[in-house]
Amino acid sequence: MISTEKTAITNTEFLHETLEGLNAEPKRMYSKYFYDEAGDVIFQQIMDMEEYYLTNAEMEIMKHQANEIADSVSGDDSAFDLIELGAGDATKSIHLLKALIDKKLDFKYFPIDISAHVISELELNLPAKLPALNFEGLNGDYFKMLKKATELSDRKKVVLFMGANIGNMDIDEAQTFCAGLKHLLSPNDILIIGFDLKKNPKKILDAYSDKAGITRAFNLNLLTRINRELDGNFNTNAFEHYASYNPENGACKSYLISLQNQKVTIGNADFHFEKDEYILMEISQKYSKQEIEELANASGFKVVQYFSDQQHYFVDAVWKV
Ligand code: AVI
Repeated sequence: MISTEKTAITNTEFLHETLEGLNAEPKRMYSKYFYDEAGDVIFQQIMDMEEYYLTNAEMEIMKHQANEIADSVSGDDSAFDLIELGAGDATKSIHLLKALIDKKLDFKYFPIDISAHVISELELNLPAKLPALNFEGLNGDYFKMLKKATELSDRKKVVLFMGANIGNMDIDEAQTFCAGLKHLLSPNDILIIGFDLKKNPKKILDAYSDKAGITRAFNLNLLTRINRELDGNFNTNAFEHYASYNPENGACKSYLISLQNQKVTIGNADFHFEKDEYILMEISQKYSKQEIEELANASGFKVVQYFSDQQHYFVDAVWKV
């Protein structure tokens, strides 16, 4: 299971999934575990990298088309709840929030994040940035918190899932995830998902194998986390980062390659690595508009509109139940 579906991570789950992944053939790890404190810092560096075009592309959409997105999501409905899955610091969604406030629309914002720290920072910072914003932070698992939001009011729901996080699931997992959201929503509710589009393969590959080695450090940090939290003894110098992009199926994959025959111990479990053996670390799936449409239909939604950056690198797709 590859999933960005955020659930509270316990060490037992982390240990269980790590052992299960390393016992699998081929070996694999789960990228949801990239985000410890050091991983969050490295991911911020990735988003600031020249090569990582995704952040700027989605920011451009939010900055320049916030008015149109606001019109698209509000429709003729007088009141609604805007729920953001994985709100982070809301740097992109703040443009949409501002447009909705400027239009004097009656809405309440529910940022959902698995990190209590993220929610308390939002509670501290949002009122100063947007004094007129009516909001309530929800700390916890996406599905549990979305369910809670649906129980708090029966107003129309507009759900935001940005940042191409859907790409960290394979296509089947993405369908299960979207069908799960659909299950909690009602007719006319809206889902906006950020997708990274298929494009020149080199452009994609460069974003995941930067020259400065930041993505390499992001991947290796998971080995360091396993050493620290699960009593492992990975030698991070004995693994090399390798990214690949397959333009036929849109799968961008990151691997760590063992540079030698070696044994790694985690707790009291031993794992043998052959020289050149790989561990699959992450998938970042890229989509065509047709594939986005197929995903929407297969999970019970209709595509209403696409908002794209000028270079057509990225889309925020508006879906309706
Ligand atoms: C969080 N996620 C959408 C990023 C991506 O593009 O798949 C994570 C990432 N991995 C390497 N670079 C960025």
